[in-house]
Amino acid sequence: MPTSTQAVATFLPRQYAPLQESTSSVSSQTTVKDITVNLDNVSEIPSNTSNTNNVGISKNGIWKKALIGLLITVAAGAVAVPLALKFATTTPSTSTTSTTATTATTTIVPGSIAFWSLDNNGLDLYNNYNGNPVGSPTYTTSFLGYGAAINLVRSSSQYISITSRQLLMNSSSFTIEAWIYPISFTGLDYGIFGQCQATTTNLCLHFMARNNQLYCAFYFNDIQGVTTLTMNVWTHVACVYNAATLTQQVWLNGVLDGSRTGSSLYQGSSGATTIGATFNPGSAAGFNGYMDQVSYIARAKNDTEILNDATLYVYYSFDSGSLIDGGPNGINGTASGTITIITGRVNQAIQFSSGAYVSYTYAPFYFLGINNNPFRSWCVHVLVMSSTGNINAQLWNGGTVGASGPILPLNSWTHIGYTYSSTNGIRLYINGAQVATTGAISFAASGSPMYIIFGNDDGRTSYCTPNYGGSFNGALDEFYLYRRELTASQVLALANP
Ligand SMILES: [Ca+2]
Ligand SMILES: [Ca+2]
Repeated sequence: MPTSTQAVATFLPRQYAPLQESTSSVSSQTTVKDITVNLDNVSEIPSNTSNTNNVGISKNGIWKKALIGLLITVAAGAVAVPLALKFATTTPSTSTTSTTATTATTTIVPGSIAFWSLDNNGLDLYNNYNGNPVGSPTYTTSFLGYGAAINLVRSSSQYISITSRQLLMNSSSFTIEAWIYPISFTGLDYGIFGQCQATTTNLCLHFMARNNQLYCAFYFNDIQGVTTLTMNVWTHVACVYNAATLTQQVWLNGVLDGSRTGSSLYQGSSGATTIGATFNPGSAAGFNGYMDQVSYIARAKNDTEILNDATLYVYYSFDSGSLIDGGPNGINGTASGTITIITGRVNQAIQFSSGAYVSYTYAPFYFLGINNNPFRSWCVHVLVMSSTGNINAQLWNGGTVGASGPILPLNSWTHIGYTYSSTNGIRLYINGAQVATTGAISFAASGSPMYIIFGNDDGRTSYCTPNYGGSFNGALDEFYLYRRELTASQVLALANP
């Protein structure tokens, strides 16, 4: 559904516009304490199988929640805040260089970008390359928890066909990205994105899976990836082409999976552009499974951009009190209670008091729920203060596992980094320095998309593990959640924006 184009003009790498506005109240306030969390996720963690006696209860057994809440009381000194309407132009990320962002923003040309949310239709967010469904595909739940994803059945030749306007990719750099959920691939060609003027050299673009690996090709001028695609899991894929260097690349979950210098430019300038099918065999080679959030841009994205698109799951600057996601996925929060805007660590931050919190009206954290037996209720105080005031980083592996950090100082900003992998376990960082770790541990996820709560546990203290928590009095700024384990140097960079 085309929505807010204004977001497009302002910050390009975050172009995929949010779907809903958040709410927050504004008043004068105070500075206090900050919790900035880099919670890392874990789609590749091996499963732990014994989750039967997990903590948690819930109505109808379907409530699941991960919580980022802090129980600590902090005194506040009053500081009035000017309400500058400024979005996150200073991205305190390790790598999204402002140069890149600026260039992209200022050089955008109408028609040089497209985004298909596949939210129950084939429309382009920018209204240039609207597509029509062929073969009556159905739609399914998006991994983002809002909108929808398309459900394509290969044997029924279902795909999206874009004929409303010719997408001119010939002799140009481009980046195509998509989220795919492959089902029952057998090694055949499964089309992701195509445009085929003729089945001759350099006239037929086919980005697809072949032999269960990514394959991006112009026809006899092709790059194939090396990693076998995993079935039945949401996966980020990209084909990047640099016309100046003739470099062809395929990317899998933000990691380069194949690269070569091509023999010639892509030269096709006619033929339908297709999502979920390619026409390299002369007829449709369809996808089988789900696809979501497909994009095209007329330039070669760099490795940092692709990595962020694939693994930066949400980012909140909280500038001007905004709960709009500045990352690629448009996952916006919703405030409950009084959230106030204060001077932040970077621009503005939000402050919680009187039990206020930020949560979601849907379950957007697919990757936090991945793997393992589905068990029916699952609630963890992911970052929480113990009764002694120490900051604790927690996970669930059939029992509570965690790493305990120091007591945090009041009335000053503290950066908290939390990473996890099965190999390294939980690592807790304070101001960029590792202060605690569990060592290797497994993580038993819920098996269902998750929620997160910031600032409170919404009354679930006693049945969330560990059984302490409650409301946080203090402020929060610059929250990043990645679905990969950040390195120590990446955490350090985020701690020093
Ligand atoms: Ca969608
Ligand atoms: Ca901020």
